[in-house]
Amino acid sequence: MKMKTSFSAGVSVLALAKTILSAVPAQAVIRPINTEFLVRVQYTSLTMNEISDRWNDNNDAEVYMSLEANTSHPENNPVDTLKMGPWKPSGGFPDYCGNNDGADEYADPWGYEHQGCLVEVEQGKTHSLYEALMCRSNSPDGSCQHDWMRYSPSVLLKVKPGDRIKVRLRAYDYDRTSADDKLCDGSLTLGGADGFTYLQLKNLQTGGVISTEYNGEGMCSVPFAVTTLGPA
Ligand SMILES: [Ca+2]
Ligand SMILES: [Ca+2]
Ligand SMILES: [Ca+2]
Ligand SMILES: [Ca+2]
Repeated sequence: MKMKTSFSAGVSVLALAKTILSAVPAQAVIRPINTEFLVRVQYTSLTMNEISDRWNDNNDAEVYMSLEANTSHPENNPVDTLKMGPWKPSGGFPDYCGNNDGADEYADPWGYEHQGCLVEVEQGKTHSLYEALMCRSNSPDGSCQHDWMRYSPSVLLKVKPGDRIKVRLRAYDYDRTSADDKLCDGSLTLGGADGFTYLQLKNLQTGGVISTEYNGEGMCSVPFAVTTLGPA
């Protein structure tokens, strides 16, 4: 008697499951694989735990740098680079950048006020990128798409399922009487071997840290966050 009761209960659960499944609309199970999402890559800070400038102030650097983000379809993202400082300066500096003590000339201290000047980065200090003047461009040596701005150290990407996101940091130290030195060049790729799935992209909330090894000139670390804002 007991066995019979549990058997009939099992049948009715199965029947209920079939009813629920048949009530799911067909479009709910079609995966829109070509949907494109707007994804923000936001950088937070810059730390250089080692700096060897070999000038009178060895442990700070006169920095210019780029933060680049892109996908497997770079043609979708023409404005993908954030620049800080003048990229590979060769034609001199604007007067307003200053010319103070010879070694650190033309470099503003962090939290600087002038666009397009070198930025003085101190060894071991974490500098907020929200305070830095930056501009967006299509490459490190491309022209700025707008005036130099603070408070928005981010770029927007159009990302499709199957895409991966690559984030790259390059930073150089300016020297007045010798060639500039590469402090770091590092990158991080997100999305695994097959790229992000539709479901991962839909609610993406991830990030990482670009960290480089000490290369004799410097070593850098930049954390970043990656967030989907919605359909592109
Ligand atoms: Ca140097
Ligand atoms: Ca220095
Ligand atoms: Ca220097
Ligand atoms: Ca040098």
